[in-house]
Amino acid sequence: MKLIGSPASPFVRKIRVLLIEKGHGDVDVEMHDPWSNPPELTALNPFSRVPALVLSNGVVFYDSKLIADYIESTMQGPRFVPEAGAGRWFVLQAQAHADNMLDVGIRALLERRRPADKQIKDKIMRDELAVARGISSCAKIVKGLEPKLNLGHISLAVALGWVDFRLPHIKWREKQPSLAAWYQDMRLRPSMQSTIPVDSAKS
Ligand SMILES: N[C@@H](CCC(=O)N[C@@H](CS)C(=O)NCC(=O)O)C(=O)O
Repeated sequence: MKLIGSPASPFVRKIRVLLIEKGHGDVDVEMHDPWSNPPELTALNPFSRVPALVLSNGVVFYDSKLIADYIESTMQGPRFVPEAGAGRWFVLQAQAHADNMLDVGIRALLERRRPADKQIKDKIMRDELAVARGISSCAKIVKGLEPKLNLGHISLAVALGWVDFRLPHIKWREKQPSLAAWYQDMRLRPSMQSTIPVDSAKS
């Protein structure tokens, strides 16, 4: 099995943290810059997006939600998504919330990276306001999760880490002290420390 990723991608980081927490930190990770359409990646994922998971029989799965589901369903180790019950839906909703925050955040980042005279400021403002609203709901979402570490926690922590990394002008800690305290504990986990994003790819 091999994970295709990029050193900056929060969706890849979510999967790497999940693998480490589950006891599979030894899975190979091959890094590419998805934004440059490398043939090694487009041969596996025609959309040139990471993460992609290549199984030992050559089957490829992409989209981090599917990959997380595959890991949870087939790999040994503690569970990070409850099998059934309300807890399952809260965890998956937390993951969806975090992924949405990243989708709009990445859209804002890409717009910011266009030449200044071509940027559409309204678009940046709208998307960054959505990220800020998303962060405002995080504390409540964390409260609704069971305390045992799960994929919801991992997804939210990775999304907050990405905001700090790429949109640091969104200063959320002062308005969200309890979330900041929670995130500080998450941030210090070895799985998070060993996957800190590196500024070598666009997102
Ligand atoms: N919904 C996808 C999003 C993946 C995604 O947006 N990956 C970015 C890197 S953070 C990417 O590969 N972008 C390249 C592109 O869209 O061309 C997932 O959850 O895996």
